[in-house]
Amino acid sequence: MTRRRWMRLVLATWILPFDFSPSVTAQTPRRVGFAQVGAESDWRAAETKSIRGEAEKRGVELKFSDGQGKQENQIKAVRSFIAQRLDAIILAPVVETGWEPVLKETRAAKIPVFLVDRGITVSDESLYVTLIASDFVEEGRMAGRWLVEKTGGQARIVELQGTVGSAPANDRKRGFEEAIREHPGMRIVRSQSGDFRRSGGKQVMEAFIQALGREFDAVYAHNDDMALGAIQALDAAGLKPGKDVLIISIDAVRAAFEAMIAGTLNATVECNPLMGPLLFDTIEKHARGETIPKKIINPDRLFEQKDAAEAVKGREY
Ligand code: GZL
Repeated sequence: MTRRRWMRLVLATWILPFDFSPSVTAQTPRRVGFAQVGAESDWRAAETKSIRGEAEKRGVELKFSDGQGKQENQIKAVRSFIAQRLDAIILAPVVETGWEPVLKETRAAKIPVFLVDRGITVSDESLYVTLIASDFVEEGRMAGRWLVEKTGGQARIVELQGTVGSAPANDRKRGFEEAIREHPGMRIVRSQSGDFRRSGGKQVMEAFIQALGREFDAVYAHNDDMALGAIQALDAAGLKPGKDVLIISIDAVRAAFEAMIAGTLNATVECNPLMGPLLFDTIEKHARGETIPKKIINPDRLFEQKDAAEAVKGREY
């Protein structure tokens, strides 16, 4: 075989098959860890599905860990990702505090960390690349403004809070209180955590009914799963959710649209869980050395009963 033919053969066999285009380079993270909060709500299931589905679509090997709602499990998972020398780490932090030590370990290991869905409080924001999330304070304001308008500024409100110490629970409470502050007739008469779970919403609502009888007018739930649990408790107590008692919640999962169509839920503020495509675009941009903003906000909107039947068509979750 002539030298020329031999070179052509090598080129065709060993070189041309490699794609050196900018999107697929040595830096493109191929092995990524995802420390998820748990599986506490329909919203969480939709977020997990979106991220796992996008990783599969992009040929990324995703190491998934379900934190079962416990920070210590998430920290263990991050340490395991470090030990496996993964290319990048995705973290949905169950609570806001307690992350500095393990994030100093990821920084020492030179593994970039991308926060999704919930923020953290750290003294040094360089410990993570970015946070992709909704603006929970604004979600709380939207819920509060809606309830002020629907009640003419007069309501005794019971509040179902999300997971204690989590950014969405802290911020949704803050935003709602900000929106009702100028209306003295809007009073939160009971407030307790149902941990973002349907069972939690039901149990806490049962306790509220036990304590208050009929002496309340509205329910503000930090997520749809707790609102749906509260609806079960109200029904069982012979009250008419959505009629005797107005209910506003957050997430806009499919079951919430079904409840609005049934007339038992009055409104819900969307909090988009479909983070997968934007998240992996961001991870790849970072790998190419592009500047990434510290926070990337997903836009939200409010849905009411009148919107539900049309809006639910074609929704992914
Ligand atoms: C919001 C997310 C919250 C949802 C709940 O980004 O962290 O946690 O609102 C979920 O449904 O459990």
